[in-house]
Amino acid sequence: MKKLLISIALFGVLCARAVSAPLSPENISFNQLLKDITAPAAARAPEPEERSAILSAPSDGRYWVTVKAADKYARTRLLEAGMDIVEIKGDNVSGFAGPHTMELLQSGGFVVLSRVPLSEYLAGRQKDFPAADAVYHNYKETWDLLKQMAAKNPDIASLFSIGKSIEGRDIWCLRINSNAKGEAPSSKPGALFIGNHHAREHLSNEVPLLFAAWLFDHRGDTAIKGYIAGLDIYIIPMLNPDGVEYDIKNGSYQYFRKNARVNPDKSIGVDLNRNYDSWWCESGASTYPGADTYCGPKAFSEPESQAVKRFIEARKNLKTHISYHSYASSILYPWGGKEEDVPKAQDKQVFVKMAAEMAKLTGYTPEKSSDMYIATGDSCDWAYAAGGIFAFTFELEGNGFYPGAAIISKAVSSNIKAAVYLLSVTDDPYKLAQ
Ligand code: 0X9
Ligand code: ZN
Repeated sequence: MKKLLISIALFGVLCARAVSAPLSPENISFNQLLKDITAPAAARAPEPEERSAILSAPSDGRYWVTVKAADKYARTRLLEAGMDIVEIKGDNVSGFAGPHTMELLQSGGFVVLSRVPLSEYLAGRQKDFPAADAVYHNYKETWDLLKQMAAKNPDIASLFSIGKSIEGRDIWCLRINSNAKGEAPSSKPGALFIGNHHAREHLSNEVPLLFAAWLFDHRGDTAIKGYIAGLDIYIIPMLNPDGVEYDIKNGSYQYFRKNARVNPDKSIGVDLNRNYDSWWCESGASTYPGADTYCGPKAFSEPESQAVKRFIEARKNLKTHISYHSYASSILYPWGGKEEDVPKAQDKQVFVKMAAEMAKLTGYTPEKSSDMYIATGDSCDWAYAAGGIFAFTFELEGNGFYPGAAIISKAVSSNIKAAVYLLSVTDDPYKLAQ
């Protein structure tokens, strides 16, 4: 569990003490959160021994490998072998591979250009590792902040659980709606923001969480006031709380991606972004439980993906959606599970236009998901197929899964612009189609 090393005087609501202190919602604001995040690193840099604990490598037999993969088809085959693709550079891809995947890479006609045990790979990166990552919000801190925001804005906000994770943690959803509260239905057009399908992608929690704080701070601005009055906005910043807590256990990062399911072979985790019923486990996913791209025993086998299914199926008013991931600086739209474009020409126009606009605001690259690689069972394909929702996967920026605190404020500010744009078209996305 990470520590919060924050000045109590300045940022009382966010400091470790605030966890047990009574809520003080009046202190919550986006600007305070941002100030906290951008405070001089020296003020909260971990001690050397703490730093090395953060960086100690998980000893789970994984390698960091670089493999030749000239196109999306080769990348899809690597996912199927269980490789966890992290970086794509020209004709080569790099990422993590466990012992089973290493065997397949060696016997399956792949060209492995380099392989380094995970511990060595991490040791090589230590000098670059940012020290000031205590400002990221763990499960309890995220929950506290959501509670405080809801308590400070009771006229427009409510907080409820969409279900429990496999270890029994509530998956929290903050709702912003000027009349409907909690699970009460609304006929207003809805926008849904989800973070942290993948455990180690901690920036993907910060972006929607701080977007919520920003919306409350700006609730009086004309445009935002209009969106709050006219829309039904849902923010679920941490879909995979067990995975997040596992990734930061003992204060050291585990490079953990999946949920906390204990598989029959005792390996841990199902890849939640391969577990949706969108051509489930056909391409770009592994049936091997130990693999990072393990699709699970069946579609929606996991309580976290089931919770999203129930949530979306119960809310036919949802029109737009962003699922945050990291890191590739991309904005991806369906299909991701097959090469074809979505069949409805008008929908394609809307996807392309929205992705292009949001790309301008973030500096990210807009792309059809399957052009990166074909991977079935992802949440956005399912949300579009099941609910006609204009669903985008945002691969946030960064040079790794643990890019430090310095990146948060920039990523958050540009992503606020894209999220506000999404709100601006949620009333009727088809207004973008000619
Ligand atoms: O592979 C994923 O689940 C996402 N990338 S990540 O590095 N965050 O794991 C991308 C999903 C994009 N969807 C498809 N290509 N289907
Ligand atoms: Zn991800």
